[in-house]
Amino acid sequence: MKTAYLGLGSNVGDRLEQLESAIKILDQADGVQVSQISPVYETEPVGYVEQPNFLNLCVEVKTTLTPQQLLQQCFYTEHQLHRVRDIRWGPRTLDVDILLYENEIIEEENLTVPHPRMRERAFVLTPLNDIATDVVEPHTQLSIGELVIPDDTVKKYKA
Ligand code: A4P
Ligand code: MG
Repeated sequence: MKTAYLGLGSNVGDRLEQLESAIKILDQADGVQVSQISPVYETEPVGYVEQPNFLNLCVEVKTTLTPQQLLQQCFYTEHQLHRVRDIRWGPRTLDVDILLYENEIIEEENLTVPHPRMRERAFVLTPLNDIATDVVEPHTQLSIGELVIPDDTVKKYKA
């Protein structure tokens, strides 16, 4: 069993319901077990800012899937929630990203782990810190607790 951390975000439709459904779909997948769920945060959009606020959370999974298989499961989960891809960084019913997979560094054409933008994103680090404060980010060798930066655009929404 490998341990991985996923970041989930939603800013269209019933955001909380979609996040909860996504966690169920992930947990029901063969070879994936959701082992920890962070609180939910309401966060201001980063990147493309003319869009509604997000709800974001992170989960820990125990998995027998390879990173590429886990990515396919993330895509399948997004698809089940009727995600339509249009604007990069734009509004979405559901986004599921692989943040960390064990302490591996993966640079493949369709998959970069650790997630390339996680270190500068409070909407990722804040929920991740709630479930993985001592986990080490392999590029910096710093723990999530050391990387997290307080940010008032990220507010606790649901424990
Ligand atoms: N990909 C590469 N590495 C990974 C990985 N570690 N996990 C590839 C998942 N996917 C990975 O993703 C584009 C491609 O990234 C995929 O085909 C996959 O092969 P996408 O989900 O189709 O597109 P996207 O999400 O629009 O782009 P991207 O680059 O994933 O955007 P980000 O960086 O995830 O940003 N603001 C707040 N407050 N909360 C948010 O959740 N999210 C975004 C999306 C922007 N602003 C946000 C939030
Ligand atoms: Mg994505």
